[in-house]
Amino acid sequence: MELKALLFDVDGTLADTERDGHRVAFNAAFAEYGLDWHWDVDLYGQLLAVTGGKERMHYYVDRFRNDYAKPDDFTDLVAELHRAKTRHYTRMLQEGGIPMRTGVVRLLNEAREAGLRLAIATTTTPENVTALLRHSLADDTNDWFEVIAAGDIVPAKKPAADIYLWAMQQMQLTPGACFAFEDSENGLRSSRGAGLKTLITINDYTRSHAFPGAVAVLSDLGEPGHMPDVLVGNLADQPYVNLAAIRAWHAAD
Ligand code: XBP
Ligand code: MG
Repeated sequence: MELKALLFDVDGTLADTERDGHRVAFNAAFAEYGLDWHWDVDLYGQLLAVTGGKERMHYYVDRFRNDYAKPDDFTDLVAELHRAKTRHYTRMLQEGGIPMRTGVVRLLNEAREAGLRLAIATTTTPENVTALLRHSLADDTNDWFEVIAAGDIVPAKKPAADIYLWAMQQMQLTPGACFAFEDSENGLRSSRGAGLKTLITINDYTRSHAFPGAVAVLSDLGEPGHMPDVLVGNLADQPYVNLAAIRAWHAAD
């Protein structure tokens, strides 16, 4: 089947947002509310097992803070903390930006020039995606991505397949016409669950994850003059991840 669309995860895939972005914003929200919660780099790696910021806070308290007496309105408090966290995160992006990962801008441009359709499928909050794209990619990125499937738009977050299925439904495309980009085990379970061929580019938080069924596992997308490290699979005879490689992976059985 002809390849028509590329579907991208955001956090960890388009940009390394978790360690120096989301984590820092969570801690700023906790401090703002006078809570003695602090998520260091290692702990945050464990908390990433749960996708979604609100879900992650619930998990943290249940798993690591038996000493914390939850108020009756704890769910509301978590929602409020999460709004504060989103405010801190989007402000951080506005002030400094977090760069796109190696090869991302080049590949997006190549896909646009070739007339491929582009979409986002992420568990993060929609404002976070818009802010990242605007400040780290280009002012007009709302025109780049035809669908931004994000956050609570589907109740079951990754590893459930729902967010990818929702994005494809909006585009009226079947999985056979699409190709996905992910960085994590939960992300891959989601995209594979939706029937999508998927390329993995790892990062520090995900290099030890298992990636069954990925077309390849790479250090990054690469650039002219910088070949990515290949951890699983091969580069389809290309020097870095370009549309020729993606078309080859997409066409393979
Ligand atoms: C990303 C997430 C998100 C972010 C935080 O996972 O799990 O929850 O960490 O964003 P993926 P929010 O890359 O698989 O989409 O606080 O807005 O949820
Ligand atoms: Mg991710």
